[in-house]
Amino acid sequence: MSTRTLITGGLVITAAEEIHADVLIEDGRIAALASAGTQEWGADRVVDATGKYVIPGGVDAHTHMEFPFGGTASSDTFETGTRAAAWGGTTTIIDFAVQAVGHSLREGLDAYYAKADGTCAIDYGFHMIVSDVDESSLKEMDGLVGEGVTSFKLFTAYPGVFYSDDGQILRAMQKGAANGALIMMHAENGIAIDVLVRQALARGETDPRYHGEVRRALLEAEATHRVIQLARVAEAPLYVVHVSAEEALAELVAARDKGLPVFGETCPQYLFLSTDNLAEPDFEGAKYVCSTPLRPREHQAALWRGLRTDDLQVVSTDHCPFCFTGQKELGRGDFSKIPNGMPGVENRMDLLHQAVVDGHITRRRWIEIACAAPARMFGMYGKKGTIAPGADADVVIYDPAAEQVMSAATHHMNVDYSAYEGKRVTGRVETVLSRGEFVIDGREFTGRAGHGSYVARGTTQYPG
Ligand code: DUC
Ligand code: ZN
Ligand code: ZN
Ligand code: ZN
Repeated sequence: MSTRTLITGGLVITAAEEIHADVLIEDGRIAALASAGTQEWGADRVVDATGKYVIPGGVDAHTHMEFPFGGTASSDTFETGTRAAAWGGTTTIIDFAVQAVGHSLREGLDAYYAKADGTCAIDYGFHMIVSDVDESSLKEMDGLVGEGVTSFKLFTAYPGVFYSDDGQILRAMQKGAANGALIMMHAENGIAIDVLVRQALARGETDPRYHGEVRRALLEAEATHRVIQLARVAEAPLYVVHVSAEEALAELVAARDKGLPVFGETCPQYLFLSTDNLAEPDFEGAKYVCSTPLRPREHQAALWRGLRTDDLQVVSTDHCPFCFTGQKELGRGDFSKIPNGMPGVENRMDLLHQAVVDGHITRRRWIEIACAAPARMFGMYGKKGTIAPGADADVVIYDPAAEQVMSAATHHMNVDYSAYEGKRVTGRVETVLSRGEFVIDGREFTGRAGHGSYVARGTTQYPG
């Protein structure tokens, strides 16, 4: 039986336009948009969105649920993490399946399919972390692209864990140039960083703030420059994840000014937090240990500018939560043992709306960087990332006037602290639909584990 839902009276905002329109949803898809109040649709349910925004569900292209790292695993499961995402107005995540060293991509991917299957509240896709670029993993990439895993993350950081050398990176990029896969790079010079880590620890510099000092901005810039040159040689497009340093962004800008298909992502933590947080006393700085690290506040203006000028296309969270108690604490007395990562999947849409309120970006740019661009970058735009006839009915009714205070006491992520504890923001998610089903209904969770389904993505829709 077909169900029809009508959302009336709201301001529909997409990356392309803002219109006062009624939105008709039928069988999980957007059926039609019409000028407000002009149509008699005969809906099963009518939702009054007067005074509210009607926006596409957020697409968070960088999350790590149940991610094994630093001898522990990130604290959100696919169930808890996708539920929290829904609370925050995100209706699609792309998480990272991990190839364990010495094992195949297939084994790694199947393990992640199994973790996510039947547990997610919202839709999900996978990138693949390639830990071991060799003849057989390169061959496997073709098959993965065919099943919708069309992006692969490599690291110039973390020697001995995820690290690839320049030859391996070049070969993966050549493969991407041939089969359409997008190579995503974690760009920091991990070999040099590991030297600085050992030297800092030998000097007795063990506090969390030294994590930010040894992971130098210049070493992010150097690796960013290097992977851009490798992508040019391979004639492949490139996506640099979690750009945090002004100097690294300058490398992207220089490449883009040459017309190269080089793309970049930043994250809310780099836009709203800084090394001041890493320096918080009583080991509290550990809450803010992630890589790339938080930077001095002066870097933020460049990142905001990059988002306005489209030198950065995407804001995703790199959501990788570890509890302060029992997990972050593993690094007391040695910052290098603090598991890297921060929670944020629930906060992204609100923080970026606050950026609209603060005048950093426009409303349409908010939707572009949080919904449309990540969908297009990772091959699912049209289905995800917009409100248009035929698109999945992933829709958020957003109250732009509601005030909220971010806090671990009220958030839904499975982690014992908020990176934004006490932060006041204007705007709040009210209702969320995922493929036409109410997942959040007037600030109540009405979704279920297992509603979310796997999204087989196409290749990038960005021009390259
Ligand atoms: N950075 C993080 O902060 N966490 C997980 C992996 C990464 O690259
Ligand atoms: Zn194996
Ligand atoms: Zn990374
Ligand atoms: Zn990450």
